[in-house]
Amino acid sequence: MKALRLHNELTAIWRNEPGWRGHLRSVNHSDIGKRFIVAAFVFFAIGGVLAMLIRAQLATPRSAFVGPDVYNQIFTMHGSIMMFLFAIPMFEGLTMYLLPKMLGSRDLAFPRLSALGWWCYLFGGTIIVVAMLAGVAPNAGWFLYPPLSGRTFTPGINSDVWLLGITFVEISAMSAAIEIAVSILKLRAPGMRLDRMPIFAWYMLATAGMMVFGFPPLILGSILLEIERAFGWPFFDPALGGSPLLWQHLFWLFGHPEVYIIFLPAAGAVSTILPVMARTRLLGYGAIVAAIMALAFLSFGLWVHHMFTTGIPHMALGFFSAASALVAIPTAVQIFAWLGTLWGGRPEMKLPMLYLIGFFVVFVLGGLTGVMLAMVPFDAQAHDTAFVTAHLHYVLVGGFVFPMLAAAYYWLPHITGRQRVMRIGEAAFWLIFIGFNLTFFLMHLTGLLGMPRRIDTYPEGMGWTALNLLSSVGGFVQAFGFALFLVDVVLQIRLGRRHARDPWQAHTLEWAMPTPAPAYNFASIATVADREPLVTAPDLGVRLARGEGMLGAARNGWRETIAVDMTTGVPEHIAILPGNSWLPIATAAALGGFFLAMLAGLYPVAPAFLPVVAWLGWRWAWTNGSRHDVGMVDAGHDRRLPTAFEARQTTGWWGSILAIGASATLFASLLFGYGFLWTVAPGWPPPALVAPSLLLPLLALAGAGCAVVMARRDNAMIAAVGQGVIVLALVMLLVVAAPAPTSHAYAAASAAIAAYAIFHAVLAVLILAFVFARERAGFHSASRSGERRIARLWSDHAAGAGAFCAVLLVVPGWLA
Ligand SMILES: [Cu+2]
Repeated sequence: MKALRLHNELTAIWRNEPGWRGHLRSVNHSDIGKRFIVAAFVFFAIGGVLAMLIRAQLATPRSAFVGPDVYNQIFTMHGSIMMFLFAIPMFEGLTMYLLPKMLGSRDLAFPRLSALGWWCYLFGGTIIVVAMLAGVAPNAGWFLYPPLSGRTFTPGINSDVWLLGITFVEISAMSAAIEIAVSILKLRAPGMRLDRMPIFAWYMLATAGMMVFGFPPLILGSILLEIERAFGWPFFDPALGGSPLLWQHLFWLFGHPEVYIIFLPAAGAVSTILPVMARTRLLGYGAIVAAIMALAFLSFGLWVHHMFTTGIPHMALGFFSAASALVAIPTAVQIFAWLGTLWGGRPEMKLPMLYLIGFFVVFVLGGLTGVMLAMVPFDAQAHDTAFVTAHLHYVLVGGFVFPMLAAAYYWLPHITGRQRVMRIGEAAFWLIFIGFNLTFFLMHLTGLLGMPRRIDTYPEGMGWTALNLLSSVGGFVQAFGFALFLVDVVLQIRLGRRHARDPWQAHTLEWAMPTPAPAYNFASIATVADREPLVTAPDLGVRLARGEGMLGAARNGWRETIAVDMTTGVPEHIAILPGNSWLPIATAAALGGFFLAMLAGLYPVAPAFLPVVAWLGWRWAWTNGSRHDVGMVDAGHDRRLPTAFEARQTTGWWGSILAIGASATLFASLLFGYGFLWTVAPGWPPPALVAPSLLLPLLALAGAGCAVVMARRDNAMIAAVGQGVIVLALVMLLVVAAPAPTSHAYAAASAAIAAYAIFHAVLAVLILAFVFARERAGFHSASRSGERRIARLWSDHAAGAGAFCAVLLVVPGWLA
């Protein structure tokens, strides 16, 4: 009976309000995760329909089915949707849903941030799809190379839809990355040391880390290209000292890690599901973790293999070719670990296993053609042909879609609490598998026969006709397979019989709860002593439901979960998570207003949304914290812990570290662009430099020094004044000493560097003002100092960036 009472008490704290209000205000990770998954699947279907249109167009020579203009939009949107609106959100959703459950926690670290990410994804994706229906979809290829995507060759808003829409959606990727990393590092079950984490968490930790450093170059590139299109700052225009190759570098600095960002979560699912299907333990946990880290690290050194044919120096070609081939090693470590797991176990041919076999076959083939393409002479031949299209589909469909289908069948019983109805899933598998290979295996051949990618028609007599027709037939077979999969899933949700907990006899913590999962996940928090807690304690779920773990009582209406020491998993404090709120959807709407105004070319209107965003952010931050010292509280199991109000290294502090890391990466990418143009682009040195000035940089340095010192003396007011001085000095520098940003790429890059520093200094002023207001309102005390410590991080970063910029901008003028 205690279990039922506890269930009712916790449900009252964690549930959503009834009706629409509840849906719009929900911040629960299971809700948000499921929404991401469903929306990603809808976008997958849209992208799939576009793929069918492509295959219909290419089925016969000289086809006039859709025509070149529409065709350009179709293949651009197919790639963009599958990458940005399907693959990334799909694994984000799966992870958001699963991760806290696997880690033994009640929610993610920043529930409201997940909700904000969801609304940004939904609004941004909607903008892109509506643009497509209106006939103004992006049409310059999914990697949007200038000059084709620039003002001259794409005068309509097509490219702006991509640049603004995708950047809007990327807010969800960045928030998910921070959320996932901090949750893995801090919100685990007591006793879950790093080496006791489920392997999926390792994969997601690497993925989240890669996202923090991988997305900023893309976001920067998008901002620069949009500024060039909107205001004529010539970053990519060779006539004015820019270079279109800068875009390619920034794009692939993101684009290559992106492939692994997509693959690693899927590989995480494989490493989780495979041992269960093989009735054994995963072989080589340590080797796999090492391989994941190696892969994450290596993947940032490969981007140039997308640019082998752009006239790269020979030394660099050799380096990037070798580095690209090297990636096969950590990938092979995983493949062999999986094969060894199968070898040592007693594999059962259940449905998820079937999809995993599909994954092996398709992904390994994609890996092999990847090694071929890493060889520069071969790449020079195959570049921009259908061979590359075939390769990337083998890697991405093999490395992501098949594992996700396995994951869908594996975790659907968890999400629905129901069993499969009929054996439709097997038929779906064979249609998808055969259709896929028919389509894309043949495209290797079409490519080797010289057919370029992205052409809308081709003449007869090239030897491409029969291959293309068969590829198209395969495409439609595949589409039937996915339709059957959808039918199967709907049947299971609607008609499936309820099953007992843990139908696969898996041993990870997500199965130690009722299915579908209650809003609070665990009625009490498990303490774990090994990697597979359900092996030693099969009745763990029942005991947790009775409140026998930690935090086994409701208190103060708080949404509590345990925060642990990062490495040892020793309980550190009690995290108190925020409840349902309008703030995420309101903030996403205000951001949406900004992006829409930019898209509509209403440039004076767009900035008006930013104070609204700032005000909502202020209100958001204001809802946290406590006005009195709480002290140590009972955490169960005879332990007393401080609350997050009085903890030293809170999740918020770690989240800020990662956010600043991402921001610094964006800044580093900007400096890379500046240096790249200076050394490589035509028309440098620039005709006019930022005029040498002693006073303004000194002023900025003084402001930065003041901000750093005063933030340490906890004088937020004076620190804010220091930040204000930085803003003043940099604005003056731009106005009186710098050439017009439209005159030359140098002036544009200088202004962008200054804008970065100004933006962060303004942000620091807001944060410091917030701290000042909170002090007066009684939110701070000797033990409640978390906010001040977070504010200091942001203030220091802004001061550093401001001082660095001020010096960097005037140095060339001095030296000249
Ligand atoms: Cu690559």
